[in-house]
Amino acid sequence: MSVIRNDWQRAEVEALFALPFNDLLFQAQTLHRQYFDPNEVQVSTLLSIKTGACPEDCAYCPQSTRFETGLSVEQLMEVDKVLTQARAARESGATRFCMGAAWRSPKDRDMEQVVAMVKGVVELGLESCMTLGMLTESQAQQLAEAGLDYYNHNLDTSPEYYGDIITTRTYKDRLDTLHHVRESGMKVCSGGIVGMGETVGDRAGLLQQLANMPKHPESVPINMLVRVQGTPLADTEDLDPIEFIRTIAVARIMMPESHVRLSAGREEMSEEMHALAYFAGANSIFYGEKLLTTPNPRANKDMDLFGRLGINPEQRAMKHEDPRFYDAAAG
Ligand code: SAM
Ligand code: DTB
Ligand code: SF4
Repeated sequence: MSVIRNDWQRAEVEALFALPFNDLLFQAQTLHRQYFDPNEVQVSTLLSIKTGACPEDCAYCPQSTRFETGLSVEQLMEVDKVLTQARAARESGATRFCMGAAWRSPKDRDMEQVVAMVKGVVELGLESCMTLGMLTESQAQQLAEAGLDYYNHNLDTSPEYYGDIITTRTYKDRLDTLHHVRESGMKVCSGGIVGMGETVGDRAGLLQQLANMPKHPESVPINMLVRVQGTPLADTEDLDPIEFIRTIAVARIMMPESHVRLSAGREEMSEEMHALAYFAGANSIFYGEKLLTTPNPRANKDMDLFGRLGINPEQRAMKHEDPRFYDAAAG
């Protein structure tokens, strides 16, 4: 049986979660080194290009206008300011620059500015990623034409638990946007959040949805809920760190060719937990002292741990090494 599968049954995924921890990690690490250099981690930097005042009601999110989180609202940033930040990210060693906006979906009148940001980031030689909410087919095409490499759009949790977390859009809305992104030719970045009070069955359900897409997302962010005062999930109980590591390992086994990103929540994770997550197959992080609105470990802390673990930041593949460009050259 091929290890690249799109036909996972829920019971099989739950059985992976139930493996003895050492068996699970051994399986994940074995697959990981068949597909990746086990001592390389890809490094992305995040920037919030439009902050707060979002009309959606995502129960985890400090940027929803429905919750009092004390966040200061900021309009869509000017292109030059975004590019100044992108240059700084490149100087500190990031290979991908991710721009996030607190929108339900972009307005067509915003597209020109957003497209200019993408073009500028691409010109700097960085990989580009955006997360702007739901996209129409035509918006996805505009971003792809501007050169956007990745679009991030998370499924967040299982279809069953989704309605407990968000009521202002459906699971199908999310899948439709992911379909438009895939069809436009951009790479897909899609994952979810754990630690929102979901069951292990919900974590299995999320990974099942991601892995059963016709093509696996190239990038799978696994976020640990950042509990922000004022949001409905502020007082959610701690998730057992072992369960978090299991989620990384199961994602690695189900999507062996994908980068699995250890995303939000790292500020609360020990160095030992980071090391276990890398062993379980996480091979990407957000780097820099801020995520979108909440703190992230400082870059020098991450680099210090990389040094002690013998991990190297992944270098960006040069364009001539990217099969898309061979294909283009071959006509
Ligand atoms: N508004 C767009 C959307 O929701 O698709 C893009 C920005 S939104 C902030 C991007 C992602 O951040 C969400 O899908 C969610 O997975 C993650 N996120 C937001 N708040 C979080 C939190 N408190 N803890 C962990 N992840 C969070
Ligand atoms: C993703 O999966 N995690 C990032 C990114 N995609 C855009 C966002 C994390 C946000 C954490 C809460 C905050 O800083 O506002
Ligand atoms: Fe808005 Fe995105 Fe936050 Fe949901 S996750 S409230 S859509 S910014």
